[in-house]
Amino acid sequence: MAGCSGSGGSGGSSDGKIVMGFAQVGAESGWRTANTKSVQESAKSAGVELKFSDAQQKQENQIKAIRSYIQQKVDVIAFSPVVESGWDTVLNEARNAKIPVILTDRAVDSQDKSLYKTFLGSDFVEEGKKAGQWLVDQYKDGTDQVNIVQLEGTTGSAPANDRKEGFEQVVSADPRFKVIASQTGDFTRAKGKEVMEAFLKANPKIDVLYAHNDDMALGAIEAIEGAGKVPGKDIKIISVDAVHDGMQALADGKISFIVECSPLLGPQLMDLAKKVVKGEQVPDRVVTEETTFTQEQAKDALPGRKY
Ligand code: GZL
Repeated sequence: MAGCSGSGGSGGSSDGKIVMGFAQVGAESGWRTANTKSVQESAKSAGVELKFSDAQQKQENQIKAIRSYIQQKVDVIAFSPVVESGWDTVLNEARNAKIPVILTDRAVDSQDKSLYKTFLGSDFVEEGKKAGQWLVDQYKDGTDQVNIVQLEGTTGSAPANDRKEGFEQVVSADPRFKVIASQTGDFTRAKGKEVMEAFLKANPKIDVLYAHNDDMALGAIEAIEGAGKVPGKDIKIISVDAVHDGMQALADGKISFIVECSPLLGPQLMDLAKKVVKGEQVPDRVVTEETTFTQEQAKDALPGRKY
């Protein structure tokens, strides 16, 4: 939409459509694939012209993509920051170009909140707390020490930082719970398997795995089975996301509990973008609705899941 109020992006498409530049993290997980699909399909149905880039989980690629969208004078920029820090310079460039920015999925640690119009995504600290609370409830009648290993998400990312914070906030209240090892698996199956193999070699007694996403949990399951142990029985597994393969492993009893993190942010993102381009007020923060799943709940939910 050329020259519309509320944005400097005079390079809108010739047919009056809003032009959105979207800088995606990458394609590292089932969650990310579902998120990309949601954004692309929602843009189509909302009549938004979408310019899309995949940064292969590299911040410099996301920054390059944002700069290119500024050059193209898009009407609005949206992105999921792969890590929390290092965004102020490029966000200032977008503001100087009068192009509004929407954060989706992950947050930035910029002190200057005027660098973006709104942040749409989950509360990752809450997700970590839900994971921790389930574990506390599971062991409420126990007295023995509970050895926990943690597969963290991408180092420096908001979900990794916050899921760790929320989980450890809850379990640290009870001295029986010990996080005996914690390392990044970068949200991928391959790395999750590799790190879990190392955890198993170094720690003879592991009671629980807390994985920051299903993909790492699924990789860890391969490592646990490779070590001759039974996932979900010898080692309880708590995961986050609730993508199809994670929910199937939960229904099969290999994962014990999953905290949902919805990737279906596309429709809300397009609504917010239209308002922002028109210069309308939007909330500073839009938290996505999500739930948790036990094994029984996964069996009931699987047939109707969209991803
Ligand atoms: C969370 C999202 C995370 C998912 C992972 O909103 O940023 O990144 O939990 C994905 O599966 O890789």
